[in-house]
Amino acid sequence: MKRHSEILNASQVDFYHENGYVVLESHLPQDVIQNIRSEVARIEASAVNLTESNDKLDLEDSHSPGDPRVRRIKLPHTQSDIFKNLMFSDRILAPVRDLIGPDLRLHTSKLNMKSAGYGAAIEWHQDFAFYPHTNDDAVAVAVMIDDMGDENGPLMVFPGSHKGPVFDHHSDGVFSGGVNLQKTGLNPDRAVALMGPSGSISIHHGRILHGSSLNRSAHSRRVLFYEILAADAFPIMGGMTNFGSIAEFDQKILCGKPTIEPRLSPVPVRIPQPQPALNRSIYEIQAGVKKASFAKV
Ligand SMILES: O=C(O)CCC(=O)C(=O)O
Repeated sequence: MKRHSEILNASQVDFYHENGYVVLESHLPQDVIQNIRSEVARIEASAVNLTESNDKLDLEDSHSPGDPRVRRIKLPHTQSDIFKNLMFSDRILAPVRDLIGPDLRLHTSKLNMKSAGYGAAIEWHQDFAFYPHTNDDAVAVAVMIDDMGDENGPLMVFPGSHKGPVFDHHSDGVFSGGVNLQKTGLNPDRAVALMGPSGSISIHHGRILHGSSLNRSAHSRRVLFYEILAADAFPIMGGMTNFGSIAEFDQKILCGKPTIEPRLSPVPVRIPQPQPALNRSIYEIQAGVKKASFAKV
């Protein structure tokens, strides 16, 4: 039975299924964005005393306490109600329900800073390579906190790649969280940048190949990500999501009902094992990528 759509029209839903992403321009009002910016500034200020990354902040390689440089706020929904309340709001969940159904579980949240002048690149990868599940009803919602333009390291995707293989993300037999683009056979000219004014959101499929370059511009490019899965997608052994019990798993339900009946779809899967010694964030993991596509500094 076809479900009633809450916010997306039929052509947006079709576009997503065909291409693996959709952009909703100016989706969030500016007062929401201002609140997010204030919270980012408050959390970022705590980096002044840090000498190394911890479970809340991931620091740029060039960070020092005198010149604090944060590249990621980890699990922002656990650090501020601003991020938590937005995550549970229809502004985020309604478009996701339109794409993958009513029962949703949080996979993770993160806020990538990509500061003006030096913000780190992210090598081409597929999120599903980090967290193989029994089905691929998996999305990442990206909230553009700043205007995202060509010059400040926008998120780029290969349209349609969510229908292809899960590519090899290993280097020398160890999971390195990034692909050698040449080996994928994809034409770099086909990559599309997902851009928009602050307050826009993009939603990309867990299997789409995506990445972004260093931000050498004078404009910061901060993006808040909520990664969300259908409640009946269960993690496969060796993935980077571990749960001690079904109760812990169900605590992550965002809306709708939990289940103990995983839905099995014929999706391609690779196990992200063995892991590198340093694996606290994608930045550390991708340090192992042999043939990088983006400049580091
Ligand atoms: O911030 C970006 O441009 C890419 C983020 C991403 O793909 C990730 O953190 O997994």
